[in-house]
Amino acid sequence: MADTKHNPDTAKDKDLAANREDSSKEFLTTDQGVRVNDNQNSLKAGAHGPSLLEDFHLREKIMHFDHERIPERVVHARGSGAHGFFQVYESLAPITRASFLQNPATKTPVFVRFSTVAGSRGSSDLARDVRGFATKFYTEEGNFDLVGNNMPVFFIQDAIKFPDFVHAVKPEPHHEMPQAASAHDTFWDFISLTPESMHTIMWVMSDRALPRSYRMMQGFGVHTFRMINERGECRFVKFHWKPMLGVHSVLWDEAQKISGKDPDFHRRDLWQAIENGDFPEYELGLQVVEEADEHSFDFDLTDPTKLIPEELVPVRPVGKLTLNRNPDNFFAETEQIAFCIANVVPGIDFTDDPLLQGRLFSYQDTQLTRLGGPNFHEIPINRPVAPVHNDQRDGHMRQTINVGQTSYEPNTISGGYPVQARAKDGGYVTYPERLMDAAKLRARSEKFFDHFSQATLFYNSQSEIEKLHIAQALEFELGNVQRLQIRERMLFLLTRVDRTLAERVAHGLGLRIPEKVDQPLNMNIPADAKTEEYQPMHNGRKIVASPALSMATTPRNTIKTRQIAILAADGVDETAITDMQKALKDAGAQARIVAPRLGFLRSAKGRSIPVDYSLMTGASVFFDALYLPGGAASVDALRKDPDALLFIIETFKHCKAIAANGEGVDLLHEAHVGSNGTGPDTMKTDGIVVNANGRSGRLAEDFIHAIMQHRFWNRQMMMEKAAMKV
Ligand code: HDE
Repeated sequence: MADTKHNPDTAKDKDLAANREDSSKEFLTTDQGVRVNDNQNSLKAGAHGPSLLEDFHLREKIMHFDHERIPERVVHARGSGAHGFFQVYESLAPITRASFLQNPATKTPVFVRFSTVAGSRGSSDLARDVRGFATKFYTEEGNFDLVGNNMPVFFIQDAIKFPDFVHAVKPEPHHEMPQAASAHDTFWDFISLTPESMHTIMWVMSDRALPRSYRMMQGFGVHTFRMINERGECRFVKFHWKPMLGVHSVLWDEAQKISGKDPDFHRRDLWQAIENGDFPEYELGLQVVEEADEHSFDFDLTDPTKLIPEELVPVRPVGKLTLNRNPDNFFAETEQIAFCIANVVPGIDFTDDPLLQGRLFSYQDTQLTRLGGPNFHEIPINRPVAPVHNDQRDGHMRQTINVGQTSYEPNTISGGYPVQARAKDGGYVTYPERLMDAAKLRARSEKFFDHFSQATLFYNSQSEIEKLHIAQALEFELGNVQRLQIRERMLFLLTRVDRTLAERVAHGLGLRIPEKVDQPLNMNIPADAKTEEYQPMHNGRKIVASPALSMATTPRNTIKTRQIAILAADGVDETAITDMQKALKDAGAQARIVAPRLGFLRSAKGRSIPVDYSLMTGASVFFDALYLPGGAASVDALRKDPDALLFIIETFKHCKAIAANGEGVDLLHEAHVGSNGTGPDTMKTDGIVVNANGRSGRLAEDFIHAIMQHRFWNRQMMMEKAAMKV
């Protein structure tokens, strides 16, 4: 196991070291440092007597406990974090003066926090939801926070709608249900009246909302930002994170089961990967647009419901993020970290995106309530590595002991210090954006009103199975909406994205698509979808679909860190297990033995094999693939065990790779996993590799290749067709 606790490479570790408390060989003390003699009994007047107010240890201990909780984040309450570092591939001096992007030798410490949005702190990781992907770069010029999501667009265009949106998605106020779920009336009521949300709704109904792992999802800065170089030249940029393990998801049925079996699934996965030394890696990519090209798109660069298709402006990989250390203490680090989109460094600046502008206010403001005062920047995890000198003073829980007589500027008493820095001394200079001669008004720019084209582009860019999953997600979500008029309004809006999608969902809901709906607000709904004709444009170049928007195009060339179940019982063929275990380990995967009970299995040759999970503690949904080794007695025991058969059936249903060796092949027959005529009877079902004669041969090689594919979606297509659902 790699030592991830202390990484001398990162300067931030040195900073945190001063605040670490390790009591492993120490006496117990009070908060005042007085050694405690009895931590079992409160001070009483006699053994039966009343407790005495004088007991300072009891009072201190209970007082502290009473105040342990702080308000959870109003959104993104559920999260998991990790330390790491970022390095640029080559100098980005031509586009930005940011010092941490100049030199490939610079290792900038970072802390990343992944999160869900809607649920509270203890909710399941597997909710259908957007995921937060927030990165704090502790640069030498101050902290830069890239507070992004795993989807490149957002539900609303203007910050003034954010409280409405969040109130609608959160549990309903009268009975506080449902937890961490959008499948309820208030959410879809709001969405059905907010057509600008339709592009993001396509993303949230897609499998992107159900990541397999935080290590296998993309991140996006969402808004367009600016980068400014030493010469003062400005360009527009979009930030992208691309995971080195590819972008993968789970099925909704799996997500629901994981939520019950292990609500900490993503948190555990991230933690365990880092403890195992399998450090998650993401490439930072930039889409760069020349300032002169600002208006060359058929959408507005400052509209957060639009993305720039990668086929029009390629994503240039510029550096790599590595997460290599778990926090020592969840509360002190992951909970107390305070991200703020306004934390920028020279060379990075904002645009007029009205959502971004609202966020610039919100993040600092929310910390005042959450962390209890204006000094949250002094909490170790928030402290920059860059030195802090200013005239801000006092406030709750002030840590810094500012010396000297002055806390104002200008002054002569302290020689004028601290003194403001010129640009050449690293002072932050706002980009002198030219503002048009404009009237003050509450309005949006005209291009913002095309709410459907990019929703259609996203839908058209998906593979058949991804389209099916979007339809099924909508069927589930709207099926949980109680009010008919909300369902109908949604069906009507969906026709503007894609008619066949709307029809599919209507069929599942047993409804007809209404010809028209009441539109209480000016919703600006076009007469019909532009399905075929929409082609996003940039300087005259057009595209019809954007393959980069589909997860079907993600690289599938590794099984590193994948979890493989080996289902076995007493009497298993030991060589069949050890050969496969070795091959999987060599390929970087984790093979785990699942058996009817914990402890040890006895192989056919009488050897002991340690068990990792019992059928009670393990579940098929924890794994990416399944191996069924031979051994007559083992297979005989498993075929009589309904939990074992369910394990196999679920693995098949969730389209995962399955390998079987020797008698293990019989278990496939027993579980009827090929009952649609394409299964083990013919052994032609994709993703099922068998070797009935019990010799390993190419089995491991074929199995590894199958696991790389992540899922065999044609299996689901066949099952849906057989059930006449598609
Ligand atoms: Fe946030 N958001 N947000 N948001 N957001 C918060 O800040 C807000 C938006 C995002 O792991 C809050 O410290 C407003 C977009 C992440 O600690 C709060 C608006 C994107 C996180 C807040 C948005 C995000 C937050 C809650 C619309 C993707 C978690 C607690 C104008 C680009 C950060 C906190 C973490 C958290 C406000 C929209 C990402 C209330 C007002 C768009 C990843 O300040």
